[in-house]
Order: sequence, then C-alpha cells, then structure tokens
Amino acid sequence: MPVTRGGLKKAFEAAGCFGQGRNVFGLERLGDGHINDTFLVVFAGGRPRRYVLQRLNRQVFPQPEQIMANLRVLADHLAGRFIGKVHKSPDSWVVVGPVSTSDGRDYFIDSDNNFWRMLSYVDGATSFDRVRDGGQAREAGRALGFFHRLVWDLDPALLADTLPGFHVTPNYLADYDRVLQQPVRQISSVDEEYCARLIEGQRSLAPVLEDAARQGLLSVRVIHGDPKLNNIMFDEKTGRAVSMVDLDTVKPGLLHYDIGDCLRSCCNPAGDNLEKLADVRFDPELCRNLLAGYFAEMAPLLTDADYEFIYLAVKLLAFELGLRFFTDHLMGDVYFKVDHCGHNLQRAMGQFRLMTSIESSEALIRNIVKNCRQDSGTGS
Ligand code: GN1
Ligand code: MG
Repeated sequence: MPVTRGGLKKAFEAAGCFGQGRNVFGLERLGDGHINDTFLVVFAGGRPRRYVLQRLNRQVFPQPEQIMANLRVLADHLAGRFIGKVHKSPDSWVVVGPVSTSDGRDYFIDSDNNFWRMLSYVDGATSFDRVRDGGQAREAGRALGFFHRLVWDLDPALLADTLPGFHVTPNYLADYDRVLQQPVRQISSVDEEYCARLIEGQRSLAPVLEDAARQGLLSVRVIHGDPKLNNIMFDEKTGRAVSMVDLDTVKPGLLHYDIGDCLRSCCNPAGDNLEKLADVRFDPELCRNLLAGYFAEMAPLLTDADYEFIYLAVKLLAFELGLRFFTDHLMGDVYFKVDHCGHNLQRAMGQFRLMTSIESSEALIRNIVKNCRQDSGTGS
C-alpha cells in the first residue's frame, strides 16, 4: 500500500518522539506486512542504530495499548529467563522489545489518532519470504520450539487477548457464511467457485482444534500467533535462527495454531505471496526438518495428543488462512492489504491448493511426526 507524503511526515514526527532528543537521520519502509505500516528508522548522532517504527492498524487491533502491555510482560519475562541463565547461550537469541518515548511511554498517538510504537531492530539478521532448504526449515522449527520453551512458564492469564477469536476457525467460517448471505456478494468467477466448493467440502475440519481443547486434549498456552517464515530472523553469517519478530499476536492460544501456521508457511516453497499457483505444494522433506528442529526443543514437554493433532493442525491452518483471504476478497479487501484487485482471491487459491497437497500427503506427514518423535528420543 503506498504511503502518502502526509503519511511519511507523520512517521517522521512519530519517530522523533522515540529519539530521546536525537533527530531522525533516516526513515524508510520496511517489509510487506499485511496489517500494520512498518518503517526502519536511524537516529542522528552517536552509534548509528536501527529501530523499527510501526503504525498499528486500529481496525484490526482496536486496543493497541493492550499489545504494548503484552510486549512489556513478555520482555520482562524473557529478560528474567536470560538473566537467570536458564538457557545456555543467551547471547545467540535476540529479544525484540518496546522502545520508550522521551517521556517514558511505550507508544505515541498523533493528532490523527494514529497509534505508533517503536521496537528494537535485530542487527545482522535477515528474514526470508521463501524457504531456502531443509537446513533453514530445521532452524525455523528450532526457533518456534525455543520460543515456546521460553514462554512455557509464562502464565497465559497475564496476557490480554489482543485479537479475540484469532485462529478460532469456526468463527471465520461463520464470518464467511454471513458474507455469503449478503445479496450484493455472489460467487461469480470460476476461481471463486473453486474456493466456495472447497470450503463446503471442509466444513467439518473447522472445529477440530477447538473441540480438542474443549475435551481437554490440548491446553491454552502462550503462543506467538503469527510464526510464518518471514517473522523468523536468521543470522546473516551463520544462518542460525536468532529471533522471532512480529509479537503483536503473542497471546493465550493453542500451540497447534503456531505449529500448523509455521509448517504451512515454511513447507510451501512457493511462499505466501506466490507468483504461480502451480508452484504451491507441501514439501514433506521440509516438514521433516522443521519438526526435527521443533522437537529438539519441545519434545519433553509435548503430550501424546500434541503429536496426534499436528497433521490436522497444518491442514487446518492452511484452510483457515485460505478462508480468511477468500472472505476478505468477498468483502472487498477490508482486512489484508492488497497490491491489486483479486490479490486476496489469488492468495486464497494458494492456501487451498496447499491444503489439498497436505491432504494428499496425510499418511506421509503422520509418519514423519512419528519418526521425528522417535528420533527425538521421546517416541514409544
Ligand atoms: C497477517 O501482517 P502480517 O503479514 O504479519 C495476519 C496473519 C496471516 C498473515 C498471512 C493479525 O500477518 O494471521 O497469517 O497476514 N495477521 C493478522 O500472510 O491477522
Ligand atoms: Mg503479523
């Protein structure tokens, strides 16, 4: 989405509030998130350090103050973990935390009621939109496992639910049904028909994780909420995962939302913003690597049910994202930013194709889960 000159001026003004008296030396757009506007900022004077400035999307996050409170809770918890030397090499993991304004606040609200916040930047690291190889998938899995282990003893009740209903697939299905009932929006093109047919065929999939939680098979934990590949930072020199960013959706939830989302994102070599639909597929070897990395961190903490639901989680999360993109397309692209008309439909088709590929590899994926579990030394 283009940022207007007025928007840039606002960004400069906001950045200045976090400078502790230093002037803004440079400011440019960063990344291509679908929700917030993100900028890279450098202040003048002293050692040139980079920061991330974001304007949070108030439509998506109606109470952004809660996000900042969550980030504080998280940063304090993680600082405690490292200071206590719970983990062997604290230097290799970078915790992204909020930067305060000159008057000691965690955010700045401008005269147009835009909500701005600044975060530390992970230096010497980079992110990827498409997975490079199995080694990188393994690192991605290790990063998610490490993150889950870091927050394992953080009480989810200390975190606000910043996005109620996020990842609760039956709610997304209900939203879709509501949109279809509006007479203005009918399914018209061949691609829309494909999506609508696929959704009809998968209705019973939608509640699987929520039902499992209700039955006590899965528990609510602290989750990242958006652990896709490009939210994992890799060291530029070693390729090791060193941080997980985009912490706005850190909140109480099911681990399987994270495991499923990470798998669906990292095991699709075409990436989320695919160019050719035909390139989309779920790669079992990448899955094997990712799970090996994840289990290396998390295996001792997982239950039989946790392993059992991994296949359904990855299938569900691909379905859910497809459903969210498609519903947004039908609503006129009101949630996810788009580059062109039909972009959300194209993204939906990608996720649905990925889901079909996951479905056709069910036996293989279940076997990979079993073997990786055994290799981690916890399988029976
Ligand atoms: C959104 O803005 P971004 O790209 O970090 C979305 C995620 C989706 C993702 C799909 C709060 O994240 O759930 O998986 O797009 N975030 C929110 O690329 O809805
Ligand atoms: Mg995000």
